[in-house]
Amino acid sequence: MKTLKMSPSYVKNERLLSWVSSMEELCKPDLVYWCDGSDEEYDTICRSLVASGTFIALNPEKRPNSFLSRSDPSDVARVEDRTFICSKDKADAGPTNNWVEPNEMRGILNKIFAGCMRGRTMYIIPFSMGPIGSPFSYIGMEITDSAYVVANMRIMTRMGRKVIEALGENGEFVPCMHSVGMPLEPGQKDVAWPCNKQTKYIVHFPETREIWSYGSGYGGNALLGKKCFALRIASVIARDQGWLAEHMLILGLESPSHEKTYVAAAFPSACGKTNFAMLIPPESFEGWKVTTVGDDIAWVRPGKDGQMRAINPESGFFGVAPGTSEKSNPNAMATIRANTIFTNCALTPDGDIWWEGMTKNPPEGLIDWQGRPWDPASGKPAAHPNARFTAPIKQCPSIDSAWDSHEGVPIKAFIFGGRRSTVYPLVYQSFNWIYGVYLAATLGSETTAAATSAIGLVRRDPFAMLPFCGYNMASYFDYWLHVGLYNPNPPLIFGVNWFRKDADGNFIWPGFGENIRVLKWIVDRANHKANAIESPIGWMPRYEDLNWEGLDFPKERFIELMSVDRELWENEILSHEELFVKLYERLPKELIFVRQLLLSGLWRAPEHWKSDTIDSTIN
Ligand code: TSX
Ligand code: MN
Repeated sequence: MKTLKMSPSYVKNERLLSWVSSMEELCKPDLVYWCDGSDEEYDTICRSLVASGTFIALNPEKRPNSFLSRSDPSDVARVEDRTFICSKDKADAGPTNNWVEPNEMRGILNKIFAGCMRGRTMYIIPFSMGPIGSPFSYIGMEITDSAYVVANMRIMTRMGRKVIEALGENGEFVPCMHSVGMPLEPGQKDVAWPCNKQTKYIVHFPETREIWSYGSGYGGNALLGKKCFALRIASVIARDQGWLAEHMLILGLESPSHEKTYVAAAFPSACGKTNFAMLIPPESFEGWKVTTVGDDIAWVRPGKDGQMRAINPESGFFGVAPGTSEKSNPNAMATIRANTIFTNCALTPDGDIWWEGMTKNPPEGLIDWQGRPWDPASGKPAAHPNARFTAPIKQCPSIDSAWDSHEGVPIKAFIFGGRRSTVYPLVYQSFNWIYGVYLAATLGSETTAAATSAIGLVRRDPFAMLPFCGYNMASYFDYWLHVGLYNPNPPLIFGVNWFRKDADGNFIWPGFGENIRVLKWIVDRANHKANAIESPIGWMPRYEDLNWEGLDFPKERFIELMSVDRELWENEILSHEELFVKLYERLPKELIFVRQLLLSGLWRAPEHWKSDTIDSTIN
């Protein structure tokens, strides 16, 4: 590979050039390399990662042009307690973010970044979030000393020389500074996964729109275009400019007559967000098709026609591997058939990858995610529970034809879903925008074994944005209220819950492809084509309002799935106070009043509200 200390002649942006030279001065790398984003460059980087032991080339027959990477066992996930929003005023970061005074943080960063790239190459990665040149898009520049980051950024973003050219002489970019925090002494041998076990910082300066990340090479800590830029920094830019940067998938539902309706949906982790984004309807839903625009992030703007339009700012999937299978998500399995980077998956003896949930029985002779022979009797998983695949979005069989559109796709509904074994029905539509903001603000999910040892505890994750909002969460609620009330045609807001259980602890709803029945009702509601009745919490389908063709799902089971239990709901709504007290200082009054109205409405409803007790109303 060519290693250039000088910048290529096509770099003409003075701010970029001076930032890069000041970072070179600070970090003292051996070499500086400007990424051009070419295929040859990607191949060269991957080959060098194989040579250094960071990548294992997988069997080209089983998994062409694909690689397995094993992280340091201490560097396997985002580090929320080391993530900081450094606004001038602590109140602007809010009670749900870690905050350090910006000048104090700059002092810390200048100290830890000083000389941090000794013995390494400093890569400059020009990237665009969103199609290059689209009015939705923003340019970032990531400086990193990790070739693994370069390879992943090539898949996850539009990257390279064409971004520099789009930037021009005076274009704006978000500087994203990253180091694994492990300089090499002369002669010191590198490790396969360099990182800093003592010191990690994931830092955002929302006012100056800068990102600094130190000590981790993993996912959201290191691929700075994703969570750091496209959510934390972009949520601040969006608030200032009148749009939304959301932790949402985007999908299209196409009817047999080729009518297409797009929705965006937010789920906390472990709810199968990627599976929903790539849903395949059952055969009984002939002619219906779900198309994928994105699986993680949506940038949403009010369009000229008053319709909200959204893009997926990414160009790849960085998906959780365990649980992904031909059964749960055939489209994802097809997407990762080639040209994919796997991280912390298990390795099969024939040079392929495996993880828990991929097949019913594990293949023999697995090597676990730490590179050791795996003993199925050990009780430990072969793949890390947060193992990942990085794959190009273009390889997804359900990719939407407009995924790359510069104008975005029109959004007709926002869907919010949590993992709740009780209380929440399969689906309901909020009465209006304000109730919808309440629904989203109080979103919660029951903890699964992966997240914590306390299984079944409800964790609030407002808008699924708790770890990703770059400013005060209460101000964010207020801004959402503003967006709906000042736009002529805001999307409808829905709640969904695929995870309700019966008294025996069994899931009531089959989920997966059958979720198309819920999605169709949502889309029909948005297009004024479906009936609903009023419940104490919003509008709900009756049994006959859903299409049951090809699924034997008895009405009694549906009633159970949709019931709104007054006492459970009272407790639920009362429990929302905990979040509201935490956010009290800036909490919009509307949400306090909605809470009161929901509570009083509950007690005016029949004792145990059931969806077959009230006549149909079209509304
Ligand atoms: O992704 C899921 N979805 C959305 C799919 C479009 N999962 C997996 C969640 C873990 C990340 C689900 N799990 C869903 C779901 O709709 N529903 C469930 C719960 C469930 C699990 C198994 C069965 C039924 C429901 N039934 C059998 O296994 C036979
Ligand atoms: Mn996510």
